[in-house]
Amino acid sequence: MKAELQAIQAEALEALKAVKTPDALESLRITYFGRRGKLTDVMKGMGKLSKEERPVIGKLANEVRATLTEAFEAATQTLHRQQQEQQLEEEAVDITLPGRKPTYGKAHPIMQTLERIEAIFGQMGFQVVTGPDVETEYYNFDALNTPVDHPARDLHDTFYLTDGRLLRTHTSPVQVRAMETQKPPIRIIVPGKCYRVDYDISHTPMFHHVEGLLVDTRATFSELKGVLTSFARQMFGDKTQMRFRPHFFPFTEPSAEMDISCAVCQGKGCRSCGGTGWVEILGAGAVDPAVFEAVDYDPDQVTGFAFGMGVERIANLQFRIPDIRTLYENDLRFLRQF
Ligand code: 2NL
Repeated sequence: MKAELQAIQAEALEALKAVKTPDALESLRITYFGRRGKLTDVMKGMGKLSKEERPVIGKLANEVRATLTEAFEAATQTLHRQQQEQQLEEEAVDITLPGRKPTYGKAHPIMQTLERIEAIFGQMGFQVVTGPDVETEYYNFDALNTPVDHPARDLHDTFYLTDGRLLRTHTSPVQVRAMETQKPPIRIIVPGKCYRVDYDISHTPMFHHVEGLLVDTRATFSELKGVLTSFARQMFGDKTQMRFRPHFFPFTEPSAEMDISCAVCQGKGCRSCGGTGWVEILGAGAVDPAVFEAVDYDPDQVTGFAFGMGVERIANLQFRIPDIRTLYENDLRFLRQF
């Protein structure tokens, strides 16, 4: 029995050296210490020993058990440490690698242009006012002196809702609402989305307008020219030349369109300005007395001027976008260029 115990110890210590995984260690533990394990079997057989043998073998058995318990304990710890080291190695982070750059969002080119326009007029004392995209025919056309048979009212040009309301075709209805709720002096600009049935390289069914309105007791056409000249110089540069051409709008009288010298050819004439050296940037005029009457202002007591410009057009002159439809296709390769 003594030899048996010594063999078990030697065999177990040898087997422990080969153990590489926690599972293998556990099954080895069962082989020796389990209910039917080799060491347990020997312990169970102690009862059959003689009185003389029992203390000697008992002492040896206890020693073997203590040695093996300690050896298993040590093996458990070694395995645990190895596992931890392996995990640390696998999960190691190379802190010397360059980081990933976060991608920043930024304002859409239309909004960049709009913000500049607002800043320039803001400095001249114009306050930003906004209003609803869905409007009534009254605010979009009637109050603005637009005849019932005017082509702009046509189904082919204006989006009508089923209840007779419509998507505003300009932001003028917001100015009408402002005049209804405020008394002169008024000095506002109205940016916002507008809608017209139109789709080609220079038109999208949704687009942006900025309109301006100034009403006072003595607002003159020369004041209008001064405001717009100052705007164009700040927007397109000090050297920009301007000219006003007579025009017609139902809501202003007299009316004009303003051209600026072509920034591409400095007015010499090129493809971009159709060889004329000039590009149209906005429409303007003195508020028609009929519009004042619609909002209960006395045309003999107040005068005013108004102007309107397409933001896509201004952005186009700034950024030279060949096809403005690309502004609304949400292609990041296009948008990231601005
Ligand atoms: C253009 C021309 C214009 C106005 C808009 C306006 C508004 C009121 C009264 C009178 Cl409430 N006028 N707005 C006036 C002249 C021109 O826009 O070509 N826009 C792109």
